[in-house]
Amino acid sequence: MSTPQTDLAIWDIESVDPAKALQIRAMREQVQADPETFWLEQAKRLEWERFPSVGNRSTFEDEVSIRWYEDGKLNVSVNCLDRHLKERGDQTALIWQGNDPGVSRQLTFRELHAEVCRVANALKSLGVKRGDRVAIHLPMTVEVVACMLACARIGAVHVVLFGGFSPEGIGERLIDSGAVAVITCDAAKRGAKTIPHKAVIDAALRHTGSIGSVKNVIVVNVSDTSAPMTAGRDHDYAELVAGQSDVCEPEIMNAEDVFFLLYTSGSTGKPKAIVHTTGGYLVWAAYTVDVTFPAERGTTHWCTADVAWITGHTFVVYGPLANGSTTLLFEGLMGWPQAGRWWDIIDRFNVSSFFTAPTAIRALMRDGDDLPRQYSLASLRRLASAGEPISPDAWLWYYEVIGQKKCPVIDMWWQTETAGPMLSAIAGAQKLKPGWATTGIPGIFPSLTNEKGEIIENREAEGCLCFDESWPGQTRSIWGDHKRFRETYFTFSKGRYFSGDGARRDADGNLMITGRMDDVINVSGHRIGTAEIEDAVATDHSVAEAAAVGINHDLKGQGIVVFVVARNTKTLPSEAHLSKVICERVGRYAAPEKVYLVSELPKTRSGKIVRRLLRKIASNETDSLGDLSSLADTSVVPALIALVQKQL
Ligand code: 6R9
Repeated sequence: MSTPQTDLAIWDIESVDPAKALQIRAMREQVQADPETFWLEQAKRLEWERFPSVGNRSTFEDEVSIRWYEDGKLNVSVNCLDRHLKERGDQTALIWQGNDPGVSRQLTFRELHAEVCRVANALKSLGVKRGDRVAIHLPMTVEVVACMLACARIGAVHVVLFGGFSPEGIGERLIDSGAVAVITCDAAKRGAKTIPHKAVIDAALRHTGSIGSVKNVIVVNVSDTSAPMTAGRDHDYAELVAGQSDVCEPEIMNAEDVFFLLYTSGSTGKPKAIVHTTGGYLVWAAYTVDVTFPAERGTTHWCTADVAWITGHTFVVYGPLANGSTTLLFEGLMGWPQAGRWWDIIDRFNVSSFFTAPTAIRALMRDGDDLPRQYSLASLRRLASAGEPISPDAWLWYYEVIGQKKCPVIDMWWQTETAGPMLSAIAGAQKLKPGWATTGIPGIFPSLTNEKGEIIENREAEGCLCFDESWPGQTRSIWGDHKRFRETYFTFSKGRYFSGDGARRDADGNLMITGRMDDVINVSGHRIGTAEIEDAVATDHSVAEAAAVGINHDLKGQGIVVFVVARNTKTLPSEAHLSKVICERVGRYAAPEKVYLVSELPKTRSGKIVRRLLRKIASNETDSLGDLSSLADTSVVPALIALVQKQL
């Protein structure tokens, strides 16, 4: 567990507006006294076909069952599009800025509605039905948003797949989710490069072989490259969609029908699909965006997260659109064709709410302060950060140089499992504290426990971050594995949801996240399980066993270091080869910083690899190795230290 630097943490920003503070206090008091009424009131943010008569019916006990608004009926696309048509049908819903600076598109709510209906009809024409899973593997384009909403329109379950996954990783997810269709593109544009997408899907489908359930592949032409098409299976998006009607009756869903699956990493090698359902998720998306990060009418909301991430689902697509805001989607890279690209986009589209990740802030800081100062940035009203701990110095830079000391910086803590921010300061209602995610938003009750899962009553404390009550956007399960769901989140501290993160609490009850407590590494905001890396390396015939750990990294937050024991000491695999194996099996984003070939790994007497020790050795923190008495053989330690120091 790494602890962010805290020298500046006592510094706070006085920006409290008494009226706003009072309003938020009233919300906190109401939800404390009568949560059922509070959450039913939040449900009024949406248009329901049948308004729910019940709010929370969840229990963290026994088999664990999370249920919200269960007799409610609604359709997500109606809430994001149709209900805005009357009042703001001609307002821009989506601004799309292409990779090429000269290319952009804007769609009004009416235009987006029509496109979504056409895509929904196209999916239907291929036989896609309510409840079917549809994998979406697209870059940041108008089509990705249209396809997500089209699935929502017909009640299909979307599974948005990250562009960086390897073909094998995608194949595995297609099998696990039972996807019947894949929507992809010829190739994605990333700065000066094009990244083949269709070829990756073709390879993934070869990998799934006969156990795969994909019957149709829809290919969007993004880069004007020619992708090979398989007759009878592959369809050109433009051809398929063009002839469709722009009227499509929405499928009316039950609140607890599955809305989408999103894969994330955990402590075991097998990626897990986090299940989110319809009513609770959308109430939560609408509520959290509005309470933490509202966008004034006529201004633009920009969250730079990829749509394949939970932040992209909630803060790029569903939250802003459910609130009737304009959301911006950027296809390209922050530094291409030149540094300052993001600042140019903010000025060009009058972005008022800007949200990015600490890894991006650290990279932008390296460009220096003069660059952003060449832009006006006057439209900005609030800034946010999520995905990993933000250090106080990065927070201050974001506040001073980008926000020009006028915009609050909101550090939000959330997870794929929570679907929206759980810990976040509410601008205007409370003081901000650089490096601290502060408190639970109204309706959220965080607690800290010790390593045994027992509650810590003391205010000032450090422990394991748990939540005592359910919230509407809480994940309902892991797809096909409810037992793993219960064991991962609900057995650590009885009657609580355990997040997997550690946190520190100050005397005022503010929380600072100290990092993951399990075997998950956060590389530039991507969650990667050490077991995923280890399983990938172990498939290579030259490897006997391997252990992966996360070390601090200036730019990425954390980097991956792998210790490998070769099967045969006479023919050692090269570091480059092992790195390639990881990229091929997991994805490019999991490329390790360093692979060490070692003769033995440190293990306990019961044979468990002591990763804590490897992490210290890889970080060159050898003067704080801690208690070594549990090791089966302590002589491996000096050998490992010598090897690492030689290569540092
Ligand atoms: C939204 C998202 C979740 C993990 C989470 C934690 C880390 C997210 C954070 C943060 C410190 C913040 N994390 N927000 N750590 N401060 N504001 O990132 O979802 O990809 O599931 O990752 O990210 O460790 O457990 P996800």
